[in-house]
Amino acid sequence: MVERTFVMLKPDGVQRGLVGEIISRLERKGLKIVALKMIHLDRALAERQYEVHRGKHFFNELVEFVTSSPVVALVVEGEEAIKVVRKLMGATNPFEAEPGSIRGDFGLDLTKNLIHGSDSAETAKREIALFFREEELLDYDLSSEAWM
Ligand code: 3AN
Repeated sequence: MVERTFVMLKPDGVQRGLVGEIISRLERKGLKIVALKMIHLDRALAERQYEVHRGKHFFNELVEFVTSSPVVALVVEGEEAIKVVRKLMGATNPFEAEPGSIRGDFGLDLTKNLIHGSDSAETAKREIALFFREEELLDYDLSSEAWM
């Protein structure tokens, strides 16, 4: 099933110059970028994004981190996009993330783990709406689609 999912390249990915590398991996896999922007999250938006973690011991550290510097937010589309992006990301803990995954190749810290991707269809819907207006999500054909 063709799905859309929300992806965020966290401040460490931007600061380390890995934006191109990470987006390139999503593109090379065959995912279509349907929205893209760079923003500096404020505390309110970060807290809403990570609502499910409110009250956990790492919540404050997480919010401080994602608001510390700009992030790149995007929506990508493709077959099973939610699961596919999670696979490309690798496990939350970079020590467990498989080599070949983004966190497995570039991460060494549980909070600074480079990338966020929605974990379910409901989360994707909620997170996309949090970051993008409906008219910012583009509908278009990629000429490569027929070859995927
Ligand atoms: P994922 O990003 O793989 O979906 P979640 O949703 O469980 O993982 O966690 C959201 C973010 O919270 C993670 N990306 C990570 O930065 C941070 N996080 C999760 N668990 C911990 C933890 N035990 N200690 C510090 N940070 C954590």
